[in-house]
Amino acid sequence: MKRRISRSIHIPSIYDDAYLSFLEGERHVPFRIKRIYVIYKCVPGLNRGHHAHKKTHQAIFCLQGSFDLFLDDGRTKKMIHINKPDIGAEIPPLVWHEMRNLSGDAILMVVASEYYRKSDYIRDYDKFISFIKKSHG
Ligand code: T46
Repeated sequence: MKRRISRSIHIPSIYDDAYLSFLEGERHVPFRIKRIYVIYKCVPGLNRGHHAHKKTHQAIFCLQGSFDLFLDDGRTKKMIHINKPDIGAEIPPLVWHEMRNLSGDAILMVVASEYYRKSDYIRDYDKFISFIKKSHG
């Protein structure tokens, strides 16, 4: 099966006197959600991430503010500007990712398919490239 670097995820929004947006596991994201975390009160212009996950599949949203998501699957590199609460991006396993140029007011929400495990992270880019060569040939 062809691997996908990322796809954008549009979640439904309902408006009456406020917007209400919702995200359902195994529907709007292609996995069962085991963990949700948020990143906020960022130093303006901050870059974070710089890793890939071996198994964890994620989707990232920016509930407020903006940032640039850099993705690299070892073959293709992609940059996505994320600045709307209802349009996020998928981060599949084995995709190197960096959140760049976070605005000071950015509030990121990430939904993940796995519980936190330090050993799921590949934080060295050369090791990431070796790992994907071993996994995908
Ligand atoms: C990711 C990007 C998008 C935990 O103890 N539990 C958790 O669930 C998470 C996510 C992190 N941590 C600890 C691990 C570190 O001691 O929180 C600390 C900061 O994590 P990290 O430096 O990995 O943060 P980011 O912003 O670089 O990356 C985070 C996620 O860790 C990562 O999985 O894909 O956001």
